[in-house]
Amino acid sequence: MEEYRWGIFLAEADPDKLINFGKHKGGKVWHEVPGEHRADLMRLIVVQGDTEPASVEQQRILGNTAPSIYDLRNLFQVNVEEGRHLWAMVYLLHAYFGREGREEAEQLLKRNSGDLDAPRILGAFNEATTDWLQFFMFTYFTDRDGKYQLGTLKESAFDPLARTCEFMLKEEAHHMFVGTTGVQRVVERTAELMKEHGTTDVFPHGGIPLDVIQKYLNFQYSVSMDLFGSEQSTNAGNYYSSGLKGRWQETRRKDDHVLLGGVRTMRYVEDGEIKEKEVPLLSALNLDLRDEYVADCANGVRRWNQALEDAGLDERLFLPHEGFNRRVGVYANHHVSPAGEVLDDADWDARVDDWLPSAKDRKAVADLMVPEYEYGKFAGWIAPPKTGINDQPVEFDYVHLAEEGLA
Ligand code: BYC
Ligand code: FE
Ligand code: FE
Repeated sequence: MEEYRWGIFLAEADPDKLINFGKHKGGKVWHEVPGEHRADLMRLIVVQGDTEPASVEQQRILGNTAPSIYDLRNLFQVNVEEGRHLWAMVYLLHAYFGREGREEAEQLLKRNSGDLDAPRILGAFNEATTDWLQFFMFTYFTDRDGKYQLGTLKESAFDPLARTCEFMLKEEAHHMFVGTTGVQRVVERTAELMKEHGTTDVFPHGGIPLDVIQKYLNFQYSVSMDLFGSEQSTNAGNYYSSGLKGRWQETRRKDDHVLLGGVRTMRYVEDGEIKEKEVPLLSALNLDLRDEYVADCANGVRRWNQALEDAGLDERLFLPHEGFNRRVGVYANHHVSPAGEVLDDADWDARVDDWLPSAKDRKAVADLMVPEYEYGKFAGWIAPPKTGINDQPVEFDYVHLAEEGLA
């Protein structure tokens, strides 16, 4: 990490940049905060900033049980970058929002992930990252929400926000690489053990069973879906019309970029059934972004399933239904199974341990989490990566344990 450049990084400035959407479309981007949008902009920056240290708080225990020095290195890179993302948001608060901004920045230091009195703002950032499988699911599913949210904020008419987010977005690629390949390596190891021992229950053989991997996936996907907010949100519509937050790939969309009068369909629950209705497009921009996210999430699952297919196994992983285990939006007060059936309380309670990690599952996974800090070696529940990082070999001394007084 010595070479890591700490600081505030912004993408290149473009002196001719114009606002691409909303009621100010065609005007020049802003270099100062317009009074009328001050509160909303500060809110967006505070929410974004709050998630960054939250993830580090969630992940800070993982160094105790890293499955290899290679994985420990990746954890450190993710944590350092999230720390810097916080700094980038604090810089905006200090530089552009005066005394109020400084107070909000101070509050960011007071909240803590999972703290009952002063929790982080968004649900997923108060969940415990219990072990490395959860961490890989987190970087796959939750950092991916970061990718999509940053992708909308990089369209912002407030240029300093747009430029910091564009830079932050570049770093998300590595975080999601850690998730995609992390889960893949767990799946590969599990497949190997299943074939070797002819059983799906690979816990006694030192691996994580596929049905437990599926439960971890179900959990992290559903709490990450909540991060998009309600399907219909006047906040989201106002952010868009005001030019504060655009859509994913705004400039590639082939429409008027104002969206007044547009409509789309939205699923919801009524009389114990999932139905569809037509709603104004401008009211459903959180859903628009979530749809993009869901399509992207499916790519990794296809990769993981390819690994199962290559191993000659019939089992497959899948994304649960969008309504599964939701606390925000139209599904919040309903129980929906991973297959998409609406259930009553009794049916849900009877099945929930088949779908979400139980205390017993988490304990069994935690028992496998023994640190492996010998260079080039890997814990038994995960396959080694195909290649090292930055063209270095897998057994490279990525973390200098002796120099840090840790060996
Ligand atoms: N938990 O109108 P609604 C990342 C609140 S991740 C708790 O539907 P809106 C990263 C909501 O705040 C990316 N509360 O929401 C990843 C609102 O409260 P107020 C983070 C929630 O405003 C990994 C109320 O419910 N960036 O970078 O349309 C590692 C009504 O909701 C939740 C952003 O999120 C929830 N899940 O949309 C490290 C971008 N969801 O205002 C980092 C900035 C909603 O009535 N944030 N609520 O008190 C936003 O754009 C919006 O705030 C949201 C919510 C999309 C989050
Ligand atoms: Fe981040
Ligand atoms: Fe990230």
